[in-house]
Amino acid sequence: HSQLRQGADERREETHPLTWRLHDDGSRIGLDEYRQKNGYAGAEKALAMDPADVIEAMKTANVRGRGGGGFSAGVKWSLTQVGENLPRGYTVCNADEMEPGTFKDRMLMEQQPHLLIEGMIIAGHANRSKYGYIFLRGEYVEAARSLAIAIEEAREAGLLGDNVAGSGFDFNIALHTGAGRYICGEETALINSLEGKRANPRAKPPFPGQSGAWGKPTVVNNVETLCNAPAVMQHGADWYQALSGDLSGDGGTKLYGVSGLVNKPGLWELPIGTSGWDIMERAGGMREGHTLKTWLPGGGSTGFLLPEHLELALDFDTVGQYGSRLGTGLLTVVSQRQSLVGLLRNLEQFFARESCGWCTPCRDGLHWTAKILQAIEHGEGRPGDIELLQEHAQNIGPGLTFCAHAPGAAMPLESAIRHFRADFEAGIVKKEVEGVTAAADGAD
Ligand code: L3W
Repeated sequence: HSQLRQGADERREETHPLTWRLHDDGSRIGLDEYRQKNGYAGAEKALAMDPADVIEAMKTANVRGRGGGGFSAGVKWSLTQVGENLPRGYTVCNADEMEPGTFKDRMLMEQQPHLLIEGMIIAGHANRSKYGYIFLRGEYVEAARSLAIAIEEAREAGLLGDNVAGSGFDFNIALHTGAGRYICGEETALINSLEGKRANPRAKPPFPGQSGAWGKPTVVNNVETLCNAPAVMQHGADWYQALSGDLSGDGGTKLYGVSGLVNKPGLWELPIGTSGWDIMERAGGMREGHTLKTWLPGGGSTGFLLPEHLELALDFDTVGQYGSRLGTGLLTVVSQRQSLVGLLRNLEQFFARESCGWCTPCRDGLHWTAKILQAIEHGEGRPGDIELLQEHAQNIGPGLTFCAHAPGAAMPLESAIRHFRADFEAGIVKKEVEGVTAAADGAD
């Protein structure tokens, strides 16, 4: 965070729509200061526009979902534009940030709560919602405090409640804290949880925009995605789209970060499509005595990439071509001196524990995977275990489960074996098991 804060106020608003208001000391930006720095100008502009035009601007700006999915926010919002009986549905902010190695939304909520509220007002108006919810990760106590103060400030200033800023639009926001389950970050599980039900994902379609919370059209967007809406409204879609210049067809900027054995772990707002090298340079490179072995581009549910892939433009489409995906855009780097098997075992244990248990491949497959990895980590793997892991990765892959949880867990597994098979082979007990196999063969 210190990297992000450094000199933040001196940054030009034109190139850093999310972070230019931040203080160097990381303190929260209150309503007065936020307004002095053009805060709520985007919402005021949007409220004077027809909802369909707001959605068109989001589409043109090409704001893609910053939670990892990368789906167009404008297209998602357009799902709510059918039928009558307005106002009708809900605008939900997915603030259940629990992706391993990911800490971008926390920073936005702790320091810039009004940016998120402004984004939600814009989304609420565009989707003609009657209510907004922020579904916040339970452990984010400081973010909860910051948001609660900001919601109250906005309410007192007439920016939330009946007749928002004199526009005739009624909109309230409630803060809902979760109880610490990763699966609640899956949008339909989140909706079930919000309704007071067990957090099992629902089958899609229908997409939440068609039928979501309490059966009403519901838009669920990640914190960072919503925080981009004010800049799009204030400066226009073309301005926003141009921020990424020639780097990417995706519009705007992205919060990129690095964690692991680097000199300066941190978080930076950069044009989307910035290369991995550029981001690693900001992180000060690897710590002395360490060289880069592999890296995850955006959380535990993305695929491992190699050092040469650092030259790629980190946007949704480019990373997707290399057996991984951008995910949350927060890099986890692995040193040559770290055990990849141990890291993967840790990840798969996490995914196994966080499975909601609804579908069999995920409920059983993930635990089985974690157990095999544990054996390999302890040098007790059996011949055939690597092939079994590969089979598991296929059986929990896309299209075989209700939601993206297990396919997300398959991605680091499959890519780790593809790139670093020798690491796994080192944990297989050959002699002992060969003896057992020979004896068994003899018995046959
Ligand atoms: C309308 C269509 N809407 C898709 C919507 C969909 C959703 C969004 C993305 O998981 C990944 C996951 C995690 N008409 C639509 C449509 N949509 N087709 O677009 O959908 P999708 O299916 O790509 O993914 P998802 O199920 O939302 C997102 C991965 O992100 N991930 C996890 C991140 C976790 C955090 C966190 O902790 N904060 O961000 C990181 O990679 O594994 O694969 O809204 O409804 N035809």
